[in-house]
Amino acid sequence: MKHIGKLLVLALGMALTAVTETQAAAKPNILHIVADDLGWKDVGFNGATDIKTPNLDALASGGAKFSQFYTQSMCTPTRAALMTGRYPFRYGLQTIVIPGPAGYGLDTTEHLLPQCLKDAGYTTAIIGKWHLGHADIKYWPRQRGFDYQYGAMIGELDYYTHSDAGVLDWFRNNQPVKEEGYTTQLIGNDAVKYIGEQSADKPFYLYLTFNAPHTPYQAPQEYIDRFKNIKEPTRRTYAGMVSCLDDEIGRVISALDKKGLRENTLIIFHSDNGGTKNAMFAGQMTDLSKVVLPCDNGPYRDGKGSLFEGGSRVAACANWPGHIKPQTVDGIIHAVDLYPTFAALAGASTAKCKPLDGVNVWDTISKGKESPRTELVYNVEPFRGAVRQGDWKMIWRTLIPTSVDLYNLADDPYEQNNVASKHPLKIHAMQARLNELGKESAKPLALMYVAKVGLAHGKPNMASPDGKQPAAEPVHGHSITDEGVGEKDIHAEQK
Ligand SMILES: [Ca+2]
Repeated sequence: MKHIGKLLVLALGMALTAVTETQAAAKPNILHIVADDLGWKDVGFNGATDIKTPNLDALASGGAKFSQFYTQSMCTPTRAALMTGRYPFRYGLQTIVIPGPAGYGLDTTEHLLPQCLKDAGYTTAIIGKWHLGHADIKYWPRQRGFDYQYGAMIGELDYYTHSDAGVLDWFRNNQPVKEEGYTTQLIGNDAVKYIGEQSADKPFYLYLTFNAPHTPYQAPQEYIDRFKNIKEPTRRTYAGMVSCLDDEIGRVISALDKKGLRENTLIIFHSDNGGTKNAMFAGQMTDLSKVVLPCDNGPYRDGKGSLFEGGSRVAACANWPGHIKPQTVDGIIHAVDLYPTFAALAGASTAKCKPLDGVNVWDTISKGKESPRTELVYNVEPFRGAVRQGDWKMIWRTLIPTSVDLYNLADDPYEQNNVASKHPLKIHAMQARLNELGKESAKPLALMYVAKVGLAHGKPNMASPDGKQPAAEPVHGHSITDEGVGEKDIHAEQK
């Protein structure tokens, strides 16, 4: 009897442990780390030899290293995809980024990831860069589901003055912050502090979005000095920026360890787009006559802003001891997939979302199973689009003169051999698909803004925290996108 009693206690104990573990696993903390304009090959785990990233390499070797992790090809569209689980062409953020002087932002009728996770009991924080609307406070992250906010509202800022064209872009909980320091280290410090304040009782979602290594190319001298072996000066500074980023990520992971939260925290890391290869997408703070663009996307063609692989196939890995099998994962994952994947892990409902483009890819991330994703839309813009179905990828430039590229990415991942002329039926079908998506598209707000104002650079139209922000630019006026682009407009006129 005594023996049976012991067994019962043991069984009960095991059952309780199992329940506790299930509950803990059901609501993991999510540490979502985003780098900015990082080249695919500028991390050790993808083969960088001159830049050292030991902390990221350890995450990758102890977890899933992704060979086909896709984003959009620029900041705003990727961040919008992450926050909505929906492609940015659906709400007008598919073209370039939100320019500093512009007034628009991410459609406030979208139900964002932090809102979804909050409903499931999470505490939510953004530490770093937002870039989904800055000119009206209604677009700011605290108004969109983040309990805590620290960092920049726009995209490109000076690493030391934290300003863009003389306008301060550095805030904590919507209040402007003037402080000394290098943004990468300030962001790291804040994340360490934030983690120190968390407890095992309430799960957190920390969206840790470094602005490094985006332009302007600036790094602390001690970091530049680490790379005396790199002769090209911009590459040397860039290496220092990436090295500092890696150190700060290491500090954040140590903070998790110290707090005893590491075992129940999913860490996912990725860049928001490929490294910059084209001066047109290098931002406004760098004198390009004096700079050799330093990013390396390895064998992938082109970079930021492009529909070729170098624009959107990014350095990425995920790590969660005991839950993610250490291996290279080849399944296709897109930024939109993280929303439903995180929601499923958190036990959160996506019922308030508009129809998601993302799919739950947890079994691909954790076990390396085949991805449920069979199609990937790189983008749909009035002047170009690209789609991948299985291994086939088509890029269609629709402005006259039109052109079309077709690649089989299994045979030709570096897009060297355009086989469009050999596959007219495939082209026809994929163009029909892009046209169909074009009909579902919202007009690009950036195009309408740029067409109206004529330029995208200038003084930022920053909201004031008291809500007395400058009047937002009306974005629904006439624009070049009304000029017979999209059958929707033509049909509307005929009615
Ligand atoms: Ca970026």
